[in-house]
Amino acid sequence: MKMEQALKIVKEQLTEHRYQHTIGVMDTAVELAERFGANVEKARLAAIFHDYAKFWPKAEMKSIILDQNLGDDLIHYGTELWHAPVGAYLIQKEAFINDEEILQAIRSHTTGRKGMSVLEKVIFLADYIEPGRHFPGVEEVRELAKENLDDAVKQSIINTITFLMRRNQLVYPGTIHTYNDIVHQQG
Ligand code: DGI
Ligand code: FE
Ligand code: FE
Ligand code: FE
Repeated sequence: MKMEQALKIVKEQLTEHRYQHTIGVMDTAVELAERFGANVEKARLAAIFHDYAKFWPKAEMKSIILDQNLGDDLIHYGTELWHAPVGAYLIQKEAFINDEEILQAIRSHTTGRKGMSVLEKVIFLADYIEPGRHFPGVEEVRELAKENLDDAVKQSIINTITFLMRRNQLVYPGTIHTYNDIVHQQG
């Protein structure tokens, strides 16, 4: 699929603010893919589609997760987690994307997972550090992202888990597994 066509499809699903975020993720993902050796065209498409389902009705997302066995456990850890696997499912169903590496990067973009590919890490990180993001600690992650992909992904997870805990929110166990996997591999 061509970039222009992909952008047109997602624009219809998103608010203007979320569309601008998507453009930021796209530009950042391309840069990171070049830096860390992921497929640049796959990174661009995964970034464009990554938040495709962000504004889908929660009841519909919940039905899709249950009917398509996308992981019942997600249901108990907050609605914010749902748009990633649901988006990947919908994009494939609509035949926009059939590339499993791209779909996997979209599926894992919110929580990560054990054994992420370089492409998955690129999308996960681009989502966190794109220029429109202003989280506390994001500048530190941007600096790490200039040198080391795993260090940057790890710090973004530390920030997210800390953010959730400070707000008395549940932390999805899969997010902890992502963190543990990187620490384990770095030994
Ligand atoms: O969709 P975006 O806002 O661009 O970014 P995202 O897909 O990374 O989603 C971020 C949201 O997901 C943010 O509100 C925090 C939440 N989140 C991330 N990891 C976890 C989480 N929520 C829970 N409950 N548990 C997690 O592990
Ligand atoms: Fe998202
Ligand atoms: Fe994210
Ligand atoms: Fe996003």
